[in-house]
Amino acid sequence: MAKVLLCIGTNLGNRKNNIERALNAIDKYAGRILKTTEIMETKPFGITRQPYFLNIGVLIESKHPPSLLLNILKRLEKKLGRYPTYRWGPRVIDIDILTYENIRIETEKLRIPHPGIKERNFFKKTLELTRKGAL
Ligand code: PH2
Ligand code: MG
Ligand code: MG
Repeated sequence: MAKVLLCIGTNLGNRKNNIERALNAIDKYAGRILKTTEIMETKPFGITRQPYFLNIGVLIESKHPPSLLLNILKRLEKKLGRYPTYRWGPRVIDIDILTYENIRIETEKLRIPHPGIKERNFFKKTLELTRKGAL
């Protein structure tokens, strides 16, 4: 089993409900949820003229290797109603992999650790889930 940190983001529709449905789907299909951060309301990063986000960090334990986990999460995003917009644009649901154990991956499809960690406070909050004796 691998410990994996995810971050969920949403800024369209019923954001609270989107998060709840994403948490259920993650627990069911991606890996058991061990811990979450509080739900954070955050200023849009990158493209600022869009609605505020709700973000939540999630620590899971997963049996799936990284690329399969990515595919599962993409499928869940679709199932939860995500439709294509543009880079950094508004979305119903986004489920990003921030870290996967201590693994580093640099492929076209997947970069772990997530390259945005340094500049996003809600990602840093998520990282704290593994710094408080959880691992
Ligand atoms: N995700 C983005 C772009 N900007 N801003 C906030 N506050 N939260 C996000 O999750 C977010 C963002 C692209 O994935
Ligand atoms: Mg993202
Ligand atoms: Mg994403």
